[in-house]
Amino acid sequence: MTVTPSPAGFDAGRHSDVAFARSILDGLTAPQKRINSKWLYDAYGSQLFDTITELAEYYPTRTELGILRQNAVRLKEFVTHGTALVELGSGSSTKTRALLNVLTGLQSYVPIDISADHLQRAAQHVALEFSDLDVIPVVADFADEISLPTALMQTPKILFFPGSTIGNFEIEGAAQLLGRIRKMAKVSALVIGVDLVKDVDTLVQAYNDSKGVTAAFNLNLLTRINRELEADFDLGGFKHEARWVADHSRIEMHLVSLVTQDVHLLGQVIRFTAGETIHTENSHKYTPQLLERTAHQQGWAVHQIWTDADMLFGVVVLTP
Ligand code: AVJ
Repeated sequence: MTVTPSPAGFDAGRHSDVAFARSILDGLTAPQKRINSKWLYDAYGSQLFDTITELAEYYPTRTELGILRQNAVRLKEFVTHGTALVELGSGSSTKTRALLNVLTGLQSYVPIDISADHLQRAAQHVALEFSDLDVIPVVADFADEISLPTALMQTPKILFFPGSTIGNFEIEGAAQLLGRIRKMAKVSALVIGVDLVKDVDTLVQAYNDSKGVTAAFNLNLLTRINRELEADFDLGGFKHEARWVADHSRIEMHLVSLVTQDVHLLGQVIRFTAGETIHTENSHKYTPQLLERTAHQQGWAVHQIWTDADMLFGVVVLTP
């Protein structure tokens, strides 16, 4: 087993407390209050997200896993000597195993995630299971920039971006991200998972589960802010809401203030009227056409598109 800790300087994307404070304060003083969805993933939030992925209503994870299990061998053509599998937003690395099981020639696995503790644990597990593999975890927010250890720059790479994480970005931001990955050296393929447009009930239920796990995941943002920024959010004063916004082809998560109330944080007073919301997440849903168009605009060729029988989810293989 080898887990190579990221060399100093390669946790540059790791957020500082100051960055968190600034981001929250900026968002909560805007006309439409907002919190960037990347802050959902503290230790407890990452755990809640893993629970979400197993919920009956949350179809994306199990659907994507099925698609990957069925098609992973088709990626063999991209594995040459020394190839690294680089994963953006690796979380618990569950889907990665579907690839690692069949892509036996891989030299290394580079999981990149914003949640440091969760990342370390997941990396250890993968390293134990796949003893021939060099596992090189990188703590980073790839929304800022994708900074790989220098040794990996000239290594042939398969980039893996599953989970419809790209759905968190506005369409324009997603395009920019695809453009930045396109400019990386030695990328043989980009494998990207996107949730597809479908009937509204299925979409809304996936973000409004009957057990209330998604609600807890959303509300945990306030717990985190209370803890890390010494704020006094009253958890009972807010409720979770998920809505389909057709104009933007996305599910939005909000926290709705149930009453008129003041919240204090970092010496500031944040006022809420009853019914006012904090916008906490966008989850964009794609058509295969929109993803294809965006990829082409950023200089990618669409090599393959994989989906499930019900067309719930898509995995797209792009080549430079
Ligand atoms: C991890 C961003 C893909 O948008 O479906 C799940 C996050 N939020 N339930 C998604 C999420 C609420 C998830 N992504």
